[in-house]
Amino acid sequence: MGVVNVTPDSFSDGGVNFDPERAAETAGRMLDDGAAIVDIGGESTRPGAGPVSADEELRRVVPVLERLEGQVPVSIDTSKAEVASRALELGAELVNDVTALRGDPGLAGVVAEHGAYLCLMHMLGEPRTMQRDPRYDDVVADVKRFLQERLAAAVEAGIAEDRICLDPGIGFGKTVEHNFELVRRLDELAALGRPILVGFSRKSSLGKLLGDPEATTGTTAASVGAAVAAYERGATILRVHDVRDHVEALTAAAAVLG
Ligand code: HH2
Repeated sequence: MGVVNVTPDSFSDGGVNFDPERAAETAGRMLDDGAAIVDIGGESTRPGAGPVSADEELRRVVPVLERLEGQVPVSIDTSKAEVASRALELGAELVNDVTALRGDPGLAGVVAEHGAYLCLMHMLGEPRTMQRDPRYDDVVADVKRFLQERLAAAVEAGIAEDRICLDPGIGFGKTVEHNFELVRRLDELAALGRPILVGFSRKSSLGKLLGDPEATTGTTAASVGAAVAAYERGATILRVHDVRDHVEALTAAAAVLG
């Protein structure tokens, strides 16, 4: 899954794809580079980010979706029913909701009505405050319990279970050690029986691991290392910014693992 943030302020690629023409070009290039789907987002969820209105989010993503004309498989990274609804009308196939259906009571109905795919992600707190001293009894058990509960809620709301994938939410209310433990024990989350998505790409834990305590991003090489380890432990969707590097590394890893 390639990432295209149509935002001025994303931690990883803020501003780069804010222009709709540029964003559509990036999405097309990611497809050529081997992405199976491109995740388009109009709201940054980086630590400290504040919310964006539905109107502003629509203003950012609709021109991109219109340019892609349903020719690129698209995931819409949103928590808002209104944005998801418009994106699905314009050909998006998957709704990537970092609030796991807790942000907008109308979103589950929109996903169910369109028969869309859905990603449910774990987050502790909200982006504005989530990195202030996050604590768990057992991070993997807590995240697993949460994802199981949100999966049941989504199915209860009429979304087919076989359309849902789950995501531990790397960097969303987690310390460096929490993030690595979640990937180390990813098999415990895969035991829930749904595909697992991991988004470690460029996240600050990678930069911190490599010795910079103030890092806000991580390198491509470190991202690829984390993605290959996640794949080996059962991740089936890797959300990444540097598509070609990841596709090449994962192709080699898959050949080794058989
Ligand atoms: N991470 C980000 C945004 N959306 N969605 C899922 N399912 N999983 C993730 O790990 C995830 C996500 C944050 O990364 P990015 O989009 O690069 O930055 P920003 O939120 O600043 O736009």
